[in-house]
Amino acid sequence: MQPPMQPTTANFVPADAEAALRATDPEIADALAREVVRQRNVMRLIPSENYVSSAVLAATASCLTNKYSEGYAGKRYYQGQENVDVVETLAINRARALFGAEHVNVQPYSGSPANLAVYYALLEPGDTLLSLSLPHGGHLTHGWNVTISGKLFNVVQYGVRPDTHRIDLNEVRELALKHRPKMIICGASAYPRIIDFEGFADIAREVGALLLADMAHISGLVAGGAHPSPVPHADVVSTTTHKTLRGPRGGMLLCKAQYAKAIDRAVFPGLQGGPHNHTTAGIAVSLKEAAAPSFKTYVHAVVDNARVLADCLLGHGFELTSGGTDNHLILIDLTNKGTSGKPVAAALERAGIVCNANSVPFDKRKPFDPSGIRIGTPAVTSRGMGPAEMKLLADFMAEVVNNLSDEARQARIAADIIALCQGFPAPGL
Ligand code: DSN
Repeated sequence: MQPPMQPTTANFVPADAEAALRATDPEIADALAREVVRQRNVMRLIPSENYVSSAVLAATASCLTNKYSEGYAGKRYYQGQENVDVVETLAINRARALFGAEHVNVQPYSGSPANLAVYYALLEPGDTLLSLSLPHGGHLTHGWNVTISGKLFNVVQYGVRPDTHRIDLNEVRELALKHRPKMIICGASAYPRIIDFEGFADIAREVGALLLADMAHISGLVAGGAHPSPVPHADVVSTTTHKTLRGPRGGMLLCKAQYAKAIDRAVFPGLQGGPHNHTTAGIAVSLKEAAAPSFKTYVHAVVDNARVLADCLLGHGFELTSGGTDNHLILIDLTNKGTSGKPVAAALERAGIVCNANSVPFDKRKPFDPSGIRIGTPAVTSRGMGPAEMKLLADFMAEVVNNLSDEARQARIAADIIALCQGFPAPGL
């Protein structure tokens, strides 16, 4: 690899960038400006979303979008890589240090391609996969029947217990012993409790299966010590970079050294062409931020806020899947309120509170019209909101749900939310 060029003060985000965009494409400029206002003025509770810092935004909006870099640092198929190699190597080294991983690949375009790369690297079509089912909090790419993973593999799924809504490792073990999967997947996108990665690893070892831990939702919590890490236990760990980790939209794979070659080959040239270097730069910056002591404080505040919000919602008579939360996420079953996810999500949005309708375990309704909503605290905590605001938020949510058709009331709450948000400026905006 060539040594990096000398530091320079050349602008990498042009000072006139916004004016240039407005002059070239006012329709897109208007949509972006309106989105800034929306992100400033609403309570963003979708648990997979966050606010990146100005530094991450700057790196992501940089000239690296101009560059092709197929290959890996020091072994590229194009010339002109001296700065890209620096960026990608920094990202890799920071991720290895932050998570204690033996090998890291920062090129997956996002979480779904990252998971596909793991399957491509380590499985053959027809192999058996054991994973958490989507309606019980799992992810589409963990073998759900409409996805390529569901079509290529023989998928067996575990669920959560009907009484506790928690993953039952006894059930996982029984299914593993019966079906002898080639790979067990743990990790979720709608599971509010701690995942026992060590327990999964014990089962995988017992049945000779590979263990993939998808920590997309919780990678920030893992980085900051607010959730146990899967890295010492799993053969491969996949993650997105834009959820609790608070980076740009992207993906990463962390694995044991013995799988490094297979994983790298599966990402490139197996599934992808040139990496998105501007995203890699943003990931590198976010990993540096995640290693700072303030990030630890942030992720613990995310969990504390979720607990307070959950307690206040219980106080308002909401039913929560598993009765509460250990992480950043809360799943509300609206059945006892005589309503369901879609109308509530729409009413909350009119009131300035943005979440998503979501299935709850053992849902009797259809996935597109489910019984619940899913909320989370990563974004509001990035704004500096704390327990007092969580209590207010729960009060607002209860008022909306108890008066679903009262749009005047929702408009009044939306105005109160704007006033509240003004006291907590959104990072990067
Ligand atoms: N779409 C993401 C989420 O919202 O959880 C998972 O990929």
